[in-house]
Amino acid sequence: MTIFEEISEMLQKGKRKDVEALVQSAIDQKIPAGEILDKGLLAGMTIIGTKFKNNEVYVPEVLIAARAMNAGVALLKPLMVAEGVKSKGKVCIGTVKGDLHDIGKNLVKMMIEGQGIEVVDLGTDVSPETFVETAKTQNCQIICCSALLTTTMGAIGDVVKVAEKEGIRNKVKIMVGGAPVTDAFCKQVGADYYTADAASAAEVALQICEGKM
Ligand code: B1M
Repeated sequence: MTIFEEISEMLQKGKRKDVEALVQSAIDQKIPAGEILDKGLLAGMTIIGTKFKNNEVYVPEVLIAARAMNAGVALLKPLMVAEGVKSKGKVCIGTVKGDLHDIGKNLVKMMIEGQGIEVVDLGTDVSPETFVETAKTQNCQIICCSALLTTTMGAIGDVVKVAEKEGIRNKVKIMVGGAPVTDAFCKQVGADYYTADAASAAEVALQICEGKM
C-alpha cells in the first residue's frame, strides 16, 4: 500500500492522529504537499463523499473524516503556500437570512473543501447583501445558499436579485440546497444549480470552478 493509500484509508476511518502522522511522514519524505493533498487527503474525502451519497456512511462518519482531513490540511497549508499550490477555486457559503440550521451547510462546506476549493463560511442567518458583498470582494466563483425552512427559502430569491442589482450576476453562479429546496424552486427564483446532497454539491462546485459548467 502506498503512503497515499494509507492516508486515504485512515481519513475514511476518521483516524485523525494516524492521518497527521502519515502526512508528516510524507512531508519528511519530501513528497510535494500538493501531491499529498490530491492523492491522499482529497482522494479519501472523495470516496467518503460517494459513500455518503449512496447512504453507505452517515453524517457522523463524514464529520469525523472531515476532522481528520482538516488536521492533515493544517500540516500541509504552510508548505502549499511556499510551493505556490493554488486552490481549485473559491466559493462562499451560508444559511440564508432568518435560518439558523447549519449542520447540512457545514457538511456541504466540508465536501467542497474536500475537492480542494477554498470556502468562505459566512455562518447562519446571512443577509443577501452579505452573500453578494463577499462574492464581490473575495472574487468567489460561486455563492452557495442553504435553506432549511419553507419560511426562509424565499431569501434565496433575494440573493439572486441583489446579485443582479450589484452587477455581478454574470460573474457568479448561485448554488442552492437544503431539505425544502427543489430544482423547480431553484429555476423559479433564477438561481443556477440545485443539488440534493453535500457530495453532489461538491461535484457541481468543482465542475463550475474548473469551467466545465
Ligand atoms: Co429545525 N426544523 N427548526 N432545528 N430542524 C426542521 C428543518 C423541520 C423540518 C423539523 C420539523 O418540523 N419536522 C422544521 C422545518 C419545517 C419547514 O419549514 N418545512 C424545523 C423547524 C420548524 C424549526 C423551528 C422553526 C422550530 C421552532 O423553533 N418552532 C426552528 C427555526 C430556527 C431558525 O432557523 N430560525 C428550528 C430550530 C432547530 C434547532 C436549532 C433546534 C436545530 C438546528 C441546529 C443546527 O443546525 N445547528 C434544528 C434541527 C436539528 C432540525 C432537524 C431535526 C434536522 C436538520 C438537520 O440538521 N438535518 C430538521 C428535521 C429534519 O430534517 N429531520 C428540522 C441533517 C442535515 C445533514 O440535513 O440540513 O437537510 P440537511 O442538509 C442536507 C441536504 O439538505 C443538503 O446537503 C445536506 C447533506 O447531504 N444541503 C445542501 C443542505 N444545504 C445545501 C446547500 C447546497 C446543496 C445541498 O448547495 C449550496
